[in-house]
Amino acid sequence: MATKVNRATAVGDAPASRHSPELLLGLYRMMVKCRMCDEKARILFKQGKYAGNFYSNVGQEGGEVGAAFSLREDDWVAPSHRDWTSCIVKGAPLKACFAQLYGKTDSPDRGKSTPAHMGYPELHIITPASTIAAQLMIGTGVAWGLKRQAKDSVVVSFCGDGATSIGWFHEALNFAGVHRLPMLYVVQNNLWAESVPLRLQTALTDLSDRAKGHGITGVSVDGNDILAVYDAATKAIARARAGQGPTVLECKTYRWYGHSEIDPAKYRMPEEVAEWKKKDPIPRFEKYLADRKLLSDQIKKQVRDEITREIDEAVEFAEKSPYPAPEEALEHIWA
Ligand SMILES: Cc1ncc(C[n+]2csc(CCOP(=O)(O)OP(=O)(O)O)c2C)c(N)n1
Ligand SMILES: [Mg+2]
Repeated sequence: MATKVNRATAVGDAPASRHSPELLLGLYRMMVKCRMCDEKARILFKQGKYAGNFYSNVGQEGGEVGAAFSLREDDWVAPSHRDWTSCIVKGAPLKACFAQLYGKTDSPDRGKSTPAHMGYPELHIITPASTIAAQLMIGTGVAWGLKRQAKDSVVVSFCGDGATSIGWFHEALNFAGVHRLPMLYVVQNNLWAESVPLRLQTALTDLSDRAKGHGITGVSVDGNDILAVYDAATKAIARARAGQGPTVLECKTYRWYGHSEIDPAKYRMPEEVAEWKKKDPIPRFEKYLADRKLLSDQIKKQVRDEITREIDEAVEFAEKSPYPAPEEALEHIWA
């Protein structure tokens, strides 16, 4: 049942785009925004501005943005530890996102969770659990609830390659397959689970083949080709919405930095990192847009300037926001 979409060719090959200029520029702007916010979050952590840790998504923006960009307000996102930027794609204001990093009262959870574990119930963003693959179980439960309520909303969950070797991944897929749930499982295959390389996690080449064992659709795409991800995700989301069941979408990609900001990642060969940096999804998409006369140096600068201003305001806001009072620790919790 697993189908492979192999878009090995560069996105710049096609003469005209099937997508509207508004959509293309929207995807571009969001990718740049996610990259810039992530890089800022790394700098702030290194400067000791917030405690805890941060798990950079730089390099993986094609999957991050492509998979969640077409979601509606009433759809849900279930991010993992590495998907702080998926909250931005789902519409979280940057002020809330940076307040989350800082653990301040203006974060959606009033400073209760760790920096990169951001949820936002009003925006249908499920707080990631620290336990790997747990968000897939929670997301699948939400999808079951949506189906029982006869709603046509969908859930997009994110996880890494390592998560696909954990039992919960398979339990979630099995349940979603049985009940034909409106789920899209996005697997960001960045070739490493902390210091464990993919070849020591599984003998599979395509992680979308994991779907086969659960009777659901599996698709593998070049995760650094944002349009390949966008096309595969919108198709899977439309199927899920129409009651045709879940999909596993593997995005083949790479994380540029360590597992977290305290990991120098000495287990990776510098050549491997350099090779993947050449496949940066952003310049690749810039070329696609420039070839179609949709992007100039001036627009690029304008986009970056606007985002820089928005980030600066958000960081200032987060810094000024107060820390929660110690007495608040037992408020807004179940038990
Ligand atoms: C059950 C469990 N085991 C181990 C950990 C520690 N841990 C956190 S992230 C991670 C690696 C996950 O790798 P992957 O799923 O590939 O995601 P990536 O970090 O590459 O995005 C590990 C081992 C954990 N949080 N939960
Ligand atoms: Mg990984």
